[in-house]
Amino acid sequence: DDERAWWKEAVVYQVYPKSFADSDGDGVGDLGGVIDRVDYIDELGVDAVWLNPVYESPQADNGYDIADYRAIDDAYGDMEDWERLRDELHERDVRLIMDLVVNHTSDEHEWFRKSRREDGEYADYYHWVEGEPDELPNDWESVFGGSAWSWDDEREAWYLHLFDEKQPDLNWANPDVREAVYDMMEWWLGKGIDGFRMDVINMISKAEDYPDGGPDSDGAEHFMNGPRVHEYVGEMVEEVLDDESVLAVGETPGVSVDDAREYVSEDGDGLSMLFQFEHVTFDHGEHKFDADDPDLVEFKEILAKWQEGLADDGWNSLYLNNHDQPRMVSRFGSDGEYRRKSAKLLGTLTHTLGGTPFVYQGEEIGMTNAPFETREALRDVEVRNYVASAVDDAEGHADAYEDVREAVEAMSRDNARTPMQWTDEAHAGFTDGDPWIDANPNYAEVNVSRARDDPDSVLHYYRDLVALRERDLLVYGDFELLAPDDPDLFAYTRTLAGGDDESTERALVVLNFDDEPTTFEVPADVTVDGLELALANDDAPAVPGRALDLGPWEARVYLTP
Ligand code: TEU
Repeated sequence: DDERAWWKEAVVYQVYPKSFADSDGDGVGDLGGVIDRVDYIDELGVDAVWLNPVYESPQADNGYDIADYRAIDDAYGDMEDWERLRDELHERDVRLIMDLVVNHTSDEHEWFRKSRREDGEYADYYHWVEGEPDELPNDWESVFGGSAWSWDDEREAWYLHLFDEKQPDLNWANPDVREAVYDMMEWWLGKGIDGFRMDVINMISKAEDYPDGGPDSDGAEHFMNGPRVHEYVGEMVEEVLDDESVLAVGETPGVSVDDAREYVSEDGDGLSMLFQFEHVTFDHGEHKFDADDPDLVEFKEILAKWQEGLADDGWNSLYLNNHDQPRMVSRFGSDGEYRRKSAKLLGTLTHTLGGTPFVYQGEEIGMTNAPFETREALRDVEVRNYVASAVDDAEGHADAYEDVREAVEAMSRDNARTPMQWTDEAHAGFTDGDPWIDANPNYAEVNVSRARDDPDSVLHYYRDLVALRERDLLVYGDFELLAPDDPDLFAYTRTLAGGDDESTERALVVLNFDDEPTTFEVPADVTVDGLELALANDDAPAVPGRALDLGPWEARVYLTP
């Protein structure tokens, strides 16, 4: 798909405000903290910021439980602060993407409070099922563990929550719900935002009558890419997002390439792109806390499938971590001796594939997963539920946490939510107060201030990566995977034919995903003539030969100059 759009040529920086910077010393990051760091973001060269939810919320799920879509939570500041942030970004030509969480609200949202009363205009705003308090409507499970249904004593009925019980699902089959959501979206667009990141947007349509899931199913086949989802998403785009300069990125767990086309292709619903999950879930076992070491051959196969599958129709997003995922350098790289080198290598991957790169805060300095020595250090609802059930299963024996600690440290969402590491001062310079979650103890070594002073840092390399995206070749070039079966090497070309002088541009990217050195034999049908080194995370020859000797975690990008 080579029709131009600003968001295809952009790099987006994701800010998780609760953990970014605290400007008032209450231990919680806030909008003032982001405003103070706007120059830092701008210096990376990124084109847009995606801000995780800052709306009024009881914070059962760090703001993904919204009580008022049109108000800023006190913990983050107020609407004037938000407007100031918008203006500071726009003055620097950085666009602002807001999170849109409309699969569910908080149970403290006015709509839900009124819906509990059974009669009146909000009665059908949520999924209510009559019945007995000891008889679940079906076997669907919440993403955060346990049943997806809770009994409400006030209405004396069950309500559906695919996430926490404080996150009741909105009933999108009700046209009033859809209109209320579209009004709210218009209101935000009127405030000058540049796009939405749409939380679990492929889960908004549920099968009528709520059938049980099949054997070994949590019911997902009845609510992921559900029966009316394309009708709803298409309608939303038509009513609210007809202006193509607005970025609409859908978060869509469990989509295949074929599903994705229905959301993003030319005759699909009209979304710009999706966050698909295949390449960050293929290593999961029965659930995410049983993850295995990710296998590179499978990882390449998945990413190549997405590159090719959306090449002519649709668009990819590129990410290896975000606020829900462990730190990429710990998961896909090597966070010891090769931390910096492998962080650069992974950044090279996300910035040289086809699609729009998303950089999650801290990734640009190579932040790692954190130790969580005790249960009490954990904050996230998902991991706390998981630990509670594991401890229950172990009948509370004293070391029960120790049994799951390794899995928690590998996969918990809290890994992504430890404070941004700015300096080597207390709490990584994140707050003058007591942080709501502890900083990763490695902040004395891994921090922005140190990275700024070091020309060899991950941070400096990221600026070069972002600058590389200026090349049309890397934005619009065709992708071809090389050596698919090599267990250590990820190598590919990008090719852009045409241009005014009919010349063909090419990129050759070679990444060694291993602690041992290796050699890449460039296949005979790939010409290396005329290619020059554009970026590397180690000393490398300026022009490629036919055999490339790569050190551990070495990354090289050769390009037509
Ligand atoms: O996440 C949706 C989702 O299904 C997963 O990312 C999930 O949270 C994770 O994989 C569990 O292991 C979105 C938000 O990004 C997340 O922060 C929210 O908690 C969730 O929706 C509910 O709003």
